[in-house]
Amino acid sequence: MQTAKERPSGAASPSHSMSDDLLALLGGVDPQVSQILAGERERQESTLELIASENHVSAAVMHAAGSWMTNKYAEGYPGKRYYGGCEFHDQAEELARNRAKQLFGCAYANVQPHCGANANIAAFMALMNPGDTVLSLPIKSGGHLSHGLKVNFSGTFYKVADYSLDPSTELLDYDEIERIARECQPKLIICGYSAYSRTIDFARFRAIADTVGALLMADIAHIAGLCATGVHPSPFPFAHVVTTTTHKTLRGPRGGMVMTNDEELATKVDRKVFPGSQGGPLMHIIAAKAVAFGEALRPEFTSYCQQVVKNAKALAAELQSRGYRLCAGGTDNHLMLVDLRARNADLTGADAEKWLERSGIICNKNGIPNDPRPPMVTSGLRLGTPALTTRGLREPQMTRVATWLDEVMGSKGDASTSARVRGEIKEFCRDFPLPH
Ligand code: DSN
Repeated sequence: MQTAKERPSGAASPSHSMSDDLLALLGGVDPQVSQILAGERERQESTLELIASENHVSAAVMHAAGSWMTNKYAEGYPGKRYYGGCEFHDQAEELARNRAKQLFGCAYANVQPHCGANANIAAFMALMNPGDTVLSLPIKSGGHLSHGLKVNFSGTFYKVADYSLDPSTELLDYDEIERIARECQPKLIICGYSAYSRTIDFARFRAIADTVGALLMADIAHIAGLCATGVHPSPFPFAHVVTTTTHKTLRGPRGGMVMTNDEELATKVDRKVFPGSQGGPLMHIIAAKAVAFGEALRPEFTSYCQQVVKNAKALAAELQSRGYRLCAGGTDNHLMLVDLRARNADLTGADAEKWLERSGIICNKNGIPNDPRPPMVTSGLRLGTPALTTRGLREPQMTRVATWLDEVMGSKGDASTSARVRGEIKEFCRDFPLPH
């Protein structure tokens, strides 16, 4: 087992922490909210978080996000603000931008988007006019709603053409993507996904984009930490624009970011973030982004990302050995998509998610490619290792996690199995404290 010293920065378990101070302060001012926050802390502490898009931030990131910077309006950009009093806000944003550029090896970064979807709104506005065609992987095949779903801004204001995965391998089929691109002549091609477990060939995507005169956008929200540390190939220099969230494998505060190497596109992106689609930036979050990027520049973060993938591979192997089928045959990154039907034809993602939650394992149902079941039911589960790796779990513990997953799903919802596993997980979690 890891010692506290080996855990990620801030992951030790001191007897008293700033979080305790916060709860004590709130307890005197607003006991209701204090109780809610204490409940959420306890929930996170005593359960195993396997949602691939979630993580546990360090105490430094959490407290920077709850700092004095929340009090300020700072529309504009460093050195060009619409409000006075922005001296330290300029410094925080400059620091966040510079660290982002260093981390991803690019020339320009806009750290103001409030979330990944906002980053994508700004990128779409910078790269296309309404009515232009975007070519992307639809959400039902592992893409994201902001890449062209009909009910989203992307599918409302732009023409959307789809590519899909090879039905037999469930892998990206680059020849087919090129064929579709030639046919639909998109202005923009998007790569980067929410539920794709294999490596993305950014160079090949750029070659396809060049063939048809399209721009290439990589949304690396899920794999940002892996790209920043070389654990997954970088989208630079291939993508014209890269968007991301900052809170998944990158382990920062909830937020978004847009990056590019192209000065002209950078100017457009800045204009489309503010004033194009947002007002005042969340300066407390930008300060926390700077902290997170600083953490991600340290060698420990590279080891962390390497371990995220090792853990995913260990979890995948154990699940496969227990009869589960993994879409695309396994994983190269932090997540896997489990086709539950191979283990039990009647098992649905919705049931599995519910049974696992009451057993202390948090994950999400997820459609598998060509899923015959509707999105609120699904035949799949998406599992990811970023949060568990932050807590210090390694390969041997992944085998244990797989055993619990299988026991609960194999029990067909048996309440006594869930209660037993819940107790075991509570006990287990004591050895792997959250960052404090
Ligand atoms: N909701 C995120 C995810 O879980 O992948 C994407 O925005």
